[in-house]
Amino acid sequence: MDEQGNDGEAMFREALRIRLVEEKIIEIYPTDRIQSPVHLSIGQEAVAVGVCAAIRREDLLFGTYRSHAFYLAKGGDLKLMMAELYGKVTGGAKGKAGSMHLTAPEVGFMGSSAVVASTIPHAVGAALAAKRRKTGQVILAVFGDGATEEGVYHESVNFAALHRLPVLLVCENNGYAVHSALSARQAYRIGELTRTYGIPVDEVDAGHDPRAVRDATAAAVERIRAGGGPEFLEIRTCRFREHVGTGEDFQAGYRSETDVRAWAARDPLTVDAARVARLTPGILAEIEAAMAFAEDSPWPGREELLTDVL
Ligand SMILES: Cc1ncc(C[n+]2csc(CCOP(=O)(O)OP(=O)(O)O)c2C)c(N)n1
Repeated sequence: MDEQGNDGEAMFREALRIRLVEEKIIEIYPTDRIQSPVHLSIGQEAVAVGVCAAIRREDLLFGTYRSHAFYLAKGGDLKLMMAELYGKVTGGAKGKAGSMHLTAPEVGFMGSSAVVASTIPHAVGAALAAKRRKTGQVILAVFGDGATEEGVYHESVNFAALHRLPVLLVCENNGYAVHSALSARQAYRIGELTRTYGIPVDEVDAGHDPRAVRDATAAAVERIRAGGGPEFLEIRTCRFREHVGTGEDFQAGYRSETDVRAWAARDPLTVDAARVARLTPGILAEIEAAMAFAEDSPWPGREELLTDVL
């Protein structure tokens, strides 16, 4: 049972909401009204939903270019996100950031970036500030398996471990970086290597199950909030769509369609069709309103050209 006492209904609904938002993006993408590349989280929604169900609004989260799910699960405004994807001045970043650089600091979604691993040190810096100011916040850095190959990942983990910072490192391991499998890229196991920095490591295999993700996150967050220092959580998941864009990419030959279909067959959003049917109409009404807001919003004017840029 979850906090609503109804066996994960709130998390199921949020995962479905994220999926339906991205399915709407798929539908309209061919019209070119979305002015930005999109990296979809379809298949990975339960990770964002479970993680965000275990943290507080004032906890801060830093994401990646694949962040529609985390932006929404953390409480980011759907209308502002859609307007941002359209490049409209009413978007969260006035249309200048697009899908890959979503932010919603008002709900603790601090930012995302197209540069792999680049927000991890930002999260560690925020954790240093939270510790010094004794705010009681836990800071989360969310990144893919590929990000652990970047030097800055190791610099960040080392610094966080050395200074016992209140940061949870969340690796969304979908097994691929673009078209490269883990086995072709890494001579190490991510958790084992990270453990050598002296920080606790946990793994969730059932990344399709928001309750499993929430429970593992909640346990780590509780220890971190109590002053235990940084922790690392690896969550196995599956990206159903292509790396960037809205299609499937099985013809590219880098992964097995059977493996992806096996993940999809375990996905609660596939399995519980009755619940999906019951919840969908209410969610679609919200999505249509957000689309209408984006459609009807103005473009940025010339006066915006040199604002909010260095
Ligand atoms: C520093 C850097 N190197 C390379 C790229 C090109 N690139 C974009 S996404 C990506 C794959 C990253 O994979 P992963 O971290 O596992 O995240 P996923 O896309 O699977 O969510 C790469 C190599 C980049 N954007 N930034």
